Amino acid sequence: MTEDSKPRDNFAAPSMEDWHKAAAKSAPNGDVSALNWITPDGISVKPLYTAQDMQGLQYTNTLPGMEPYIRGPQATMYAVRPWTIRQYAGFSTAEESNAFYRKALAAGGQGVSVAFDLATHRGYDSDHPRVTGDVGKAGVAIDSVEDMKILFDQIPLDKVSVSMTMNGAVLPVLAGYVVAAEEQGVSQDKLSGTIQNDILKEFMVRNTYIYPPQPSMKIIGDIIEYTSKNMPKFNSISISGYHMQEAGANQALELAFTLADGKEYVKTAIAKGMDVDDFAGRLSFFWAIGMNFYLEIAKMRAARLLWCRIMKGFDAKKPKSLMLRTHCQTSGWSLTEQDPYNNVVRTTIEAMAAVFGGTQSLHTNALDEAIALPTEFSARIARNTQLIIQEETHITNVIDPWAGSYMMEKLTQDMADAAWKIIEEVEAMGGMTQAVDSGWAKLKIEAAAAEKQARIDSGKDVIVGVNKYKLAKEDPVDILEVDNVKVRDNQIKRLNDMKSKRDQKAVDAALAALTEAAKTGEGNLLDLAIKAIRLRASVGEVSDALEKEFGRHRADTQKVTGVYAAAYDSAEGWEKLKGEISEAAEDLGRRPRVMIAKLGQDGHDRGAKVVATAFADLGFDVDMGPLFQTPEECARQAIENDVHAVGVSTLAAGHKTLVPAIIEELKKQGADDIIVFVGGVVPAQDYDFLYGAGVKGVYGPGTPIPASAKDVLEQIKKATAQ
Ligand code: MLC
Ligand code: 5AD
Repeated sequence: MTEDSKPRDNFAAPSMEDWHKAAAKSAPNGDVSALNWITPDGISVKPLYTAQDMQGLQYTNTLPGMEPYIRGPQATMYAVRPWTIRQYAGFSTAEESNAFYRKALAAGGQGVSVAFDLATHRGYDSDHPRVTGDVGKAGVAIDSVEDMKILFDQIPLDKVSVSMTMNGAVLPVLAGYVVAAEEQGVSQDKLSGTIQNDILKEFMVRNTYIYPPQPSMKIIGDIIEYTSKNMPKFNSISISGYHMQEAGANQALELAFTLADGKEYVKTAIAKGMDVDDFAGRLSFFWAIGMNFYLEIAKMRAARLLWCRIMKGFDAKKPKSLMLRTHCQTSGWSLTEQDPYNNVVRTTIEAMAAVFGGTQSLHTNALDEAIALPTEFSARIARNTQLIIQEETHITNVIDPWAGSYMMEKLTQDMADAAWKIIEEVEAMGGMTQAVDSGWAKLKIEAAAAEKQARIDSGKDVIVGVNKYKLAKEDPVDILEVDNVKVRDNQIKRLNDMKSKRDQKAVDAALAALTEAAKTGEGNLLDLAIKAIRLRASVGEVSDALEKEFGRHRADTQKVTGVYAAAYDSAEGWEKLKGEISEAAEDLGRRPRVMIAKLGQDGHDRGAKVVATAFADLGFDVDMGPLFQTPEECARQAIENDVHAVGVSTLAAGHKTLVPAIIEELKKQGADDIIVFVGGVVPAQDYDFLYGAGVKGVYGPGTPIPASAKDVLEQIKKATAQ
């Protein structure tokens, strides 16, 4: 080395004061603190972190595979075994879904994850009159063990782990899986997988419950008990924050409510007399990973810290009881109908956050998320997104690579503190069951959702292709269509066939035993469900047997007020529209009245609630229909309440059956002056069909609420002027 090329580094140590001075030169109005970003969680994210931010942090020196597991549950993490590529899928019939799973496994998928249709979720067989629009639509239709056997045909259940997203009809579905495996020659102790079985979040956000909270918690206790004894490799629950974030919760709320739900399940099992270390190792978690990159990684690290703390509080001793293991899914909510190829990019960024956060299993959404269920093409890109990260990038070689980042360590602690504060608030209320029962938790999420929508509608939060950089013309994309009538006919045929061949007396006795156990509280409900399903009782029959005793849960339709208006940041257009609505009210002699309706078994009610809130804030008189209405019930309520318009919110693909049905019902009941509009996930290909059926407006994802409100107002004026 020559004298000249020798490093002569002797840089001056800078001071923070120097940096502040330098930064002030380019900061707006010379104010560096204006660069801080206050997240919806209330966490302040600064433009610069330094070693000073690490001072006082307690857990910056931990190791993976060891308490408190901030850096991951395994000592070697992905360096030895990357996360499981587990793509959630299911549609139409068991045959079609089975073919899809087998192809996906052959092409790099590593686990199965079953999406059931909404009829199955809610414990109705495919022949039930309430579910005509839902069978086979948002997932696969399963009525019995015969369907289950087809679903898993040629998928070795002793080797491939299976996740089933089921919460309402959890007993007959889990029983169907166990019996299908048994008839495949695989005993219960060999089964590995996960059942979602997380009912508390259903009452808050996802809404595929069947029974009221108390008996639902009894079912969960029984499942934890049964699986811990007989299915040691099976995760008894997937405690889910995913749906909370999808419904609008910020990360701190998602984290806090989910861990608080977890505490509730632990308490339930302990109250049944179980030792915490006998079941806690098979509790698993499930997060949504949205576009808030740094915070999502911090959330996952904080989650492991807090769960370890919580489980120590229960006196858990085994490492497996203390470590939080999780599945993640990229955010469906963050994806757009507009310019949909952008969704590949969004999903990639989210997948990277899940991986940096140390997930055990991952689903990456397909680019057509906001339009329909994935096609084979879009599912391939989604799966390949993970394969590319696993096999091309070398990201997997390093464990928890963000550790030691000034920012990440500080955000991890900030997120943990923010969530812990909420957990303490919940605790003070008496725990999550109380927080859910009172409606407090649901309203808290809905308020966050309304705020977020208002920020987007007023352009404060940017979504490329939606409220900025919009395309003048959108090209249609190919979508997956399910012929709902064909699926239903096929299901009913198989169901009737099974019923005609079974020992009816034995089935009746098994179902009676279930009703009796529900009444007395004696016996394990999963054990009894397995016995009934083995004898060929159907999913609907097992559900009914329990409903006889437990009843069906009906949610109320509280909504938040004033939140949207307060967060909508474009006062001018807002006030003008409010003025027009109050003028219309003068002309009509009353405020324009709209009913926001949810038809069929589609329980995704965030959109409906946000629209209802915003319309009310604008000056409409708003009625909110209960969940799960039939078109006939909806028409009756609309007429009784003398509304001008019914707005159907649809997110589960039932629109082509249910929307013409509501228009027909209104006509039948003598009220064809009530106009119908539709909002939600509707493929462009279906717009003309809906207009042809008599719909006056269709508002897809990304429509600013004031725009749809204005349109509805004009339609009402037009209809009432005649
Ligand atoms: C892993 N293992 C290792 C290791 N990494 N062992 C040594 N060294 C390492 N580095 C071991 C694990 O301990 C485990 O064995 C085995 O390998 C499998 O790894 P895992 O990490 O447990 O992965 P997996 O089996 O995939 O389980 C992940 C999970 C589980 C625990 C999160 O609950 C799961 O798969 N959940 C998926 C839930 C899901 O798909 N939900 C979809 C929801 S969709 P052992 O023996 O310790 O078990 C939805 C949408 C909607 O809800 O609303 O409809
Ligand atoms: N197949 C594939 N993905 C599905 N999702 C819901 N149902 C299905 C299905 N049948 C995904 C979507 C949705 C999230 C809840 O799960 O991404 O937003």
